[in-house]
Amino acid sequence: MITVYGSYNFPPFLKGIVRDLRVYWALEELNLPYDIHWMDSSKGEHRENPNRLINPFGKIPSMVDGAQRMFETGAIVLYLYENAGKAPQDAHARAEVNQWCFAALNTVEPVFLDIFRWGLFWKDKPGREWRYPELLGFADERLTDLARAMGEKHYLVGNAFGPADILMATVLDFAGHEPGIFEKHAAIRDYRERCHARPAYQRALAKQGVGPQANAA
Ligand SMILES: N[C@@H](CCC(=O)N[C@@H](CS)C(=O)NCC(=O)O)C(=O)O
Repeated sequence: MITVYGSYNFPPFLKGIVRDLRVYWALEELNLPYDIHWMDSSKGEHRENPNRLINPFGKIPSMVDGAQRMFETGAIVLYLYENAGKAPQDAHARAEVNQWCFAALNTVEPVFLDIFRWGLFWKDKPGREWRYPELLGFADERLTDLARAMGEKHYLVGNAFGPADILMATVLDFAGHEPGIFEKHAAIRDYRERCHARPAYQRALAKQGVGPQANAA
């Protein structure tokens, strides 16, 4: 049985944001059974053992699948798809999936994560008056380029939903409090909505943050 180390007892605005959602979403898409080892965010349980023994950075989430103990959501989501036999056999097609996973995490996430931080956490931090507009400009560039790369496609790779979409959609969600930036890019707005409408996303979101009471139910 797969166990996800996920968090609960976090502020409500973090629902849909904490990255354990990516792992639940992949598992729901793949119809794989899993348990959740709940960590109380307010007590910082993720920074302690047993999570720290799996995740050297003491972050959320981690995952255990038998002898496989993993951290980093990009690696976990890719592992789940590969282990379920859902990764392309062809090396070129696999490289395209990996490329879009890295694009989500390395090229898009830094900008969108900072929009989240400066937009919601760092309202009084010096420099916000120039840094936040600058970040919104960078996001606009990323969305313009992403829309151009996607063209008429519904999903990132091969026009079929996959791990890169889980990563990209959740990265874009870091700027969910700024709907205006998506309104300027209708194709990306529609892409996010298409991803959010998936039943597996809805099931994952419903599980996120519920806490130990979910196991008792
Ligand atoms: N790159 C890592 C980032 C993990 C991460 O920073 N998780 C956040 C939650 S979304 C966390 O653990 N925050 C709590 C903390 O840093 O104490 C991944 O994708 O797994």
